[in-house]
Amino acid sequence: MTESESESEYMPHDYTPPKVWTWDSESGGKFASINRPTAGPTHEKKLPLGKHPHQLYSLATPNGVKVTVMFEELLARGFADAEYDAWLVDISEGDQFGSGFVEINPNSKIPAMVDHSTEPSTRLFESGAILLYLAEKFDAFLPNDHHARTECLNWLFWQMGAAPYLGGGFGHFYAYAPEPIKYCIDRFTMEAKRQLDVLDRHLAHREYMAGGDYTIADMAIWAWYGQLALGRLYDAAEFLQVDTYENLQRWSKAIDERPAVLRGRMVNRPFGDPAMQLHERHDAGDFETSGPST
Ligand SMILES: N[C@@H](CCC(=O)N[C@@H](CS)C(=O)NCC(=O)O)C(=O)O
Repeated sequence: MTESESESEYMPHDYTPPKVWTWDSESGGKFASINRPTAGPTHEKKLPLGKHPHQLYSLATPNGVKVTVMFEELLARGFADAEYDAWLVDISEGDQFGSGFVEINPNSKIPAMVDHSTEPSTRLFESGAILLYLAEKFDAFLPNDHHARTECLNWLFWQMGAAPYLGGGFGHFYAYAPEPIKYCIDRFTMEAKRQLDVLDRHLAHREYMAGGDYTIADMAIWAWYGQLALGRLYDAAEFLQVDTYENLQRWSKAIDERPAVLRGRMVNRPFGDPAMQLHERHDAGDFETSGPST
């Protein structure tokens, strides 16, 4: 193969970036209609308010699931004050650009929430910050021991930095881009597999990410990499050969079996298997009228 042949396999040559980029709203791709290059609200819309101290505005994507799993785990552990209302934010309809949502998350992404048990109330955005806030508030799922706590935070922040390569990189170019571009898929598949190997090697010697205890680091990482390993993201299980990461498989399945994880996955889910959908959650009893029997 000549150099120019091998280059052309990777590089489509029909685009030269202009001097100044301009927004082409017709660029295609699954999320083209909701993405734009500016921040701020696009319309006036108040957020709904329920009866519990914690008001969550979210959707059951991996970033959203981290937080609903945490609430369900806190409730399962007996923290009655962790009760929450979970309201659905339909990001495909642009709900994240409503004025009320932007007031609590200027970055217009789910999950976001308000804790009304403080005076004044506390707004929260970024799933990692929400997990850490709740863990500190309830003194749960975050070890007190210096080394285990530090390791938990190492892995929580690893997840926050790593997942955009998996979702925004691999997932976007493998599953959502309007056409498959080999260079982009190769670039991000390599990174996704490297991350899976990081986790697999780490879990070879530990039950959970921070040692012997299940923590917020596991919740954060499981929502992305555990669900990927279980074949639930991007229809990419075979492509990535997720079955070959045996330690990751063991950990992913163990967490998947937790009843609170099943409930957390259902909350704010308007897509997929109807038996797994609980569009809004305002009470523990809501699961009884929806979802699979466990
Ligand atoms: N780093 C953020 C990422 C949140 C995020 O990317 N949320 C996506 C759904 S998973 C979203 O709301 N997208 C809407 C949009 O991009 O307009 C977090 O972890 O909370």
